[in-house]
Amino acid sequence: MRTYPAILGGEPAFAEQVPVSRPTTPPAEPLLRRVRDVLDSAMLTNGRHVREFEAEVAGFLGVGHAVAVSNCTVGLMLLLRCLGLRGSVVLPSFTFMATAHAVAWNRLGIRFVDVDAATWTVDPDSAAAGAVGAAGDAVAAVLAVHTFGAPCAVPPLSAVAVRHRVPLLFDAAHGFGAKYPDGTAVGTGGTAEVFSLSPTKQLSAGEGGLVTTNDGDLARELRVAREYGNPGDYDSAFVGLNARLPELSALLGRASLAEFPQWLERRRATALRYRANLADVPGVTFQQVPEGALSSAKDLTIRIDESHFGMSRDRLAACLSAERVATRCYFYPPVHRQRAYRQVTPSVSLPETETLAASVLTLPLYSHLSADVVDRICEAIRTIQQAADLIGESAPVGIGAPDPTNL
Ligand code: T4K
Repeated sequence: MRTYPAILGGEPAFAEQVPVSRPTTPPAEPLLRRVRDVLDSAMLTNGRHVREFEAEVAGFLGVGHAVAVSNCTVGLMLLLRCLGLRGSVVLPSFTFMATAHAVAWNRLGIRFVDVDAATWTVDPDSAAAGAVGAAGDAVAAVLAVHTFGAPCAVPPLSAVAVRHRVPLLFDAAHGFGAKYPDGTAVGTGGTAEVFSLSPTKQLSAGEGGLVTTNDGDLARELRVAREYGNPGDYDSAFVGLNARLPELSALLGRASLAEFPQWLERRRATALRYRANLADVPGVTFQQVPEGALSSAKDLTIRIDESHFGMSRDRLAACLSAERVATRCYFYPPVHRQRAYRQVTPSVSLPETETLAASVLTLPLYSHLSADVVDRICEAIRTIQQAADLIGESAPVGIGAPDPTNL
C-alpha cells in the first residue's frame, strides 16, 4: 500500500505514462491481407468496403441506414445541411466544441442549454425553456449529446421536439454500443444520430463518422451531400462537401466491428471496476446512467467535490500527472466559455454546466486497459485524497493549455 504521493516526492505509481486513451485494434494479419487486396483493386474510395461497412453497422445497430463519412464533425454539418434547417438549434454547452461548430458552420443560431446534475446530458427542462426563443428566432432542431456514452433521456427531449415540430438529433460521437432503456441501440433514436470513429472512440476507423437514420430519403440526401452535392450527373444539386470515408478506413472499421462486442464488454467491466474501487473515496462521484439504459463506457469521468475530496479537480489532475497517469478535463472550458463562442451567447446562464465543467476529470479507459493498472490508478487517487491536507497548496495547477507530456 503506497502512502506517499509522487507530488510530495514519493515514487510515481507508474514507471511510464498511462495514456488517457488508446485505440484497441483488430488482429493485424488478416487486416493486412485485405489492405493488399484494396491496393491491388485500385479502388481507394467509393468502393465496396464502405458499402459493406455501412450495411454491417446498420445490421449491428438495427437501424435502416448508416452513412459513412470522414468524421463526426462533418457528419453533423451535413446532417444539419440536409435537413434544410432555419433558425436556432438547442444544444448543450457541456460537450466537445465540434457539436457547436457543426451548427455554426451552417450559420444556424445557437441556444446553449444546461445539463442535468446527475446524468450530465441535456436537462429536458432546460431544453424546453431554451426552445422558446425570442420572437422571429424559430427553433430549428434539438441536438442532444450522449455524453461519455450515457444515452440521453429521449422521451422528454422528444416531447420538446414534437411540441416545436422540429427534428430531434443526437451527437452520438461517444455512443457506439450504448443501449436505450427499451433495449434498442443508440443510433436508432430521433431523426438521426451521428457517431465518431476517431482513434479515442470505442470503435475506430482511424478517423471517420457514421450518420444513422431510419429515413431513407435523408440517407440518400446524405450520400449525395458527402459527394460534393453531386447526385452523379455532375450537376450539383446543392453545396455539399467531400466527406467520404476512405476504403482503408472502412476496412479498419469492419475489422474492428467484428471484434467490437468483446471490446465493449471489457470496457464496461473496466468502468465498473473503477466505480467499485472508488465508491468509498470521499468527494468522488460518477455519471448516472438512466434506469435500464447501458452506457458505451466511452469515457470514465469522475466528479470531484472539493469540500469532501480535500482538493480541487485541477490539483488532483496535477497530482495524477506526477504519478504518470494522464487525464483530460473533458469538457473544460464548456463551449459557451470558449473564445469562438463567448460573443455568441454572452448572457446565457448555465449553472450546472459551469459547476460540472470545473469539477470533472476523465481517467484512462480503453478496451485493453488491464485490471491491474486500474487498481493502481485508483490506489493512487486514494493515496492522494488521504494526503490532501499535506499536499495543500504544493501541487501546481494549470489546465489552460494542454500539457504535451500528458498523453
Ligand atoms: N462530438 C463530441 C461529443 C465529441 O467528443 C467529438 C470528438 C466530436 C463530436 C467530433 O468527432 P470527430 O469529428 O473527431 O470524429 C479528442 C478527439 O480528437 C475528438 O475526436 C474527441 N471528440 C475529443 C473528446 O477528444 P483530444 O485532443 O483530447 O485527444 P488526443 O488526440 O489528445 O488523444 C487522447 C489520447 O488518445 C492520448 O492519450 C493519445 C491517444 N491517441 C490519440 C490518437 C489521435 C492514440 O493512442 N492514438 C491516436 O491516433 O481530442
